[in-house]
Amino acid sequence: MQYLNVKKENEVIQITINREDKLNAMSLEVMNEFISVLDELEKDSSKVIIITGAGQKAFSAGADIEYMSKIGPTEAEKYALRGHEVLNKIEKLEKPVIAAINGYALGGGCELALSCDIRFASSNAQLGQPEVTLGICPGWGGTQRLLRIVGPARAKDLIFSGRRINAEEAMSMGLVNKVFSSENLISETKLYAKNVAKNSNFAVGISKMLVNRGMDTSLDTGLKLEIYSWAQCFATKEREERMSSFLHKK
Ligand code: DAK
Repeated sequence: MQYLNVKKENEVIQITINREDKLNAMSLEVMNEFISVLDELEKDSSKVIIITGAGQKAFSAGADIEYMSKIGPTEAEKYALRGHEVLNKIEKLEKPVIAAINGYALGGGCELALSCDIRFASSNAQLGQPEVTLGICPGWGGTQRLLRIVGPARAKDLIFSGRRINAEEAMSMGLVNKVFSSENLISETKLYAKNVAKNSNFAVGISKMLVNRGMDTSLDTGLKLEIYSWAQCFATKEREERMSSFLHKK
C-alpha cells in the first residue's frame, strides 16, 4: 500500500491516510486502496477499525483538488463512484469504525468522517464542508449524512457558508462525540476501541446495522427488525457463553 498505512494491534485496526505533504487529500489511488483494505476487513477477525490521517495537521483536507482540476468526465465519474463505494462500505461494515480527527477534516475529509460510526477529534481539529467555495456542492454524501447527524438547520449553515468549525463547536452540535488533546487522541481512541472489542462482535455489528437502518425507516419497521435481530443473537455460541459466564460469576 502506498497511500494507506494499515496497522493491526490485536483486534483493532488502524488505517492512516499517508499523504501528509498534501494534508491527506484523497486521490483516486487513495480511494482504490481503501476498497482493497475494506474488502479484507469485511472477512478478517478484526473487531474495531480506526481511521486517521498522517501527521499532526490533517485527518484529510478532502478530495484531491489538484487531481480534480485535471480530469475529464470519464475520470470524474470513476472518482465519484469510488468515493461513494468507500463511504458506503464503511457505513455497511458490520464492525464499528471510529474517525480519529487529528486536524483538518474538510469536504470529502469531513464526509469520510461522517461515514464512520463515531468521531473523536483533537482539540486543534477543524471541520467543514467548503465545497461551495470551489463551485461544487458536497458530493460524497455530505448533504445527506451531515443532515442526519446534526439536523437540517445546522447542516445548511455549514454547507451554505462553507465555514470551518473547531472541535468544541463540532461537539456542541453532535458532530463529534469527544474531544481530546492532540497528544492523547490516538491513545484514547485505541483505548475506547479496545473496550468495544471486548464485547460480542456479532451483537455490536448487528446493533450498528439496526441504528443505521433505523434512521431511514419507520419506528414500527425498525422495531420489528430489532426483534428479529435480537432473536438471531440466540443462535450464537458467544451469547450462550457470555450469559453462562455471568451466571457463574466468571
Ligand atoms: N487537495 C489537494 N491538495 C491539497 C488539498 C486538497 N484538498 N488541501 C491541501 N492540499 C495541499 C496544498 O496544495 C499544499 O501542497 P503543496 O503546495 O505544498 O504542494 C499542501 O497540501 C499544504 O497545504 P497548504 O499549504 O494549503 O496548507 P495551509 O496550512 O496553508 O492550509 C488548509 C491548510 C486545509 C486550510 C488548505 O490547504 C485548504 O484550504 N485546503 C483545501 C481544503 C478544501 O477546500 N477541501 C475541500 C476539497 S473539495 C466528489 C465528491 C466529493 C468531492 C469531490 C468529488 N465526486 C462525487 C466526484 C469532495 C470535494 C472536496 O473535498
